Amino acid sequence: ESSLMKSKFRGCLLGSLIGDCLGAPFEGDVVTAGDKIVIQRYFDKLQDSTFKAPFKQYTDDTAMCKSVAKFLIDKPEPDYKFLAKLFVTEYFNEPKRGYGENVIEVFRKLKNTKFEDVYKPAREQFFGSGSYGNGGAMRIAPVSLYFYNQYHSMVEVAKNVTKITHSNILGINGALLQCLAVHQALLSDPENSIDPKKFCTELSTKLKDIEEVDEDNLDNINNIYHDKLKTVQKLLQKEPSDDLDEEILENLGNGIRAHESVPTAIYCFLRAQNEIPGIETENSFRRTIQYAITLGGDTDTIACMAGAIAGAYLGEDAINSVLAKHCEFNKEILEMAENLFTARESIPIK
Ligand code: R7I
Ligand code: MG
Ligand code: MG
Ligand code: MG
Repeated sequence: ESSLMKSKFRGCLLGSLIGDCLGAPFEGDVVTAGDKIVIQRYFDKLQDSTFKAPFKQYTDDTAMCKSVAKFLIDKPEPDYKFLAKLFVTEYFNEPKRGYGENVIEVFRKLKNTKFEDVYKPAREQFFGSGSYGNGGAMRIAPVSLYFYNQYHSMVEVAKNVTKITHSNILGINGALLQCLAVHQALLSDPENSIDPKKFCTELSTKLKDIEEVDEDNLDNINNIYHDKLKTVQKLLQKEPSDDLDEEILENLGNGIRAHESVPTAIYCFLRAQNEIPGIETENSFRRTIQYAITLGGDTDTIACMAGAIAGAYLGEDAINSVLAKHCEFNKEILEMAENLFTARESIPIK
């Protein structure tokens, strides 16, 4: 049992890395029917063991995920100042990792204020409304893993980890939804198939219980994720067609905003449990990230989040190792997963 869990830890972080690295070259693209063939060939080539190419580089998604994992591994009691420092150091060491345009202001302010209040710079973003970018969600997976049998700690830590850069309700709840999705996949037996309806309704019920709520509920903001999860279920029941792709983009989105990418990543994971026209592979992990990339838009992040969910469900063995070896940091991310698994043993009992 514990060897399956370890494999799931490794699969989750490796899945997240592969989605980021393989999705990054397509970030911001509008994908057309012809591109889908190009993406199919791209994956076929990367899985061919004779094909040599430079590493596909990771982006901010993985850079920040590394910091979250280190914070969990090194500090048995959560130390958010330590995490803020890791984010900032990582950014200033390698600023060209494709960070969000506004989050870098948070890093500058954290540094200039000597990390006095680690939540203040994030609260000041966008004239005080905070960021609803998907930067909180893209890096949350290590929290789902580390606290997998300590639900309340998982939720509390997920919120605080997110608030260092994202204080908008949509940014926080998006990170919570991704955290829950990874957690639920982790606790699902890969020998049993996923019931998409059950997967979504359970997510919605759990999110209701833990989410941040806006008193004014302007634009029905409190219902956005719950409505999207209903849409995910509805879209999964439809027959594939070109119109379906349009509908997915229109109703779920493929953007940099958390509410336009987290439900989309969940949809990609669930959709890839079955065959998808135009995606030729027997492997549902590959199908998940390949499909996420064919949706275009914020491809690195949607593939990263979908890859984390798929990897947490399937475990490492389901991931093609030839594909994985094309990603920068593939060895190190597995070491990180291993350390995260071991570090759990030192969690103080509450
Ligand atoms: O959320 P964040 O860390 O960005 C992550 C994304 C991922 O796709 C990465 O791969 C990387 O490419 O960036 O960074 P932020 O700068 O907080 O948010 C990203 C973008 O979302 C911002 O630059 C804005 O364009 C948009 N955004 C908002 N726009 C208007 N009002 C986020 N919040 C708001 C807002 O409140
Ligand atoms: Mg990125
Ligand atoms: Mg970018
Ligand atoms: Mg991105």
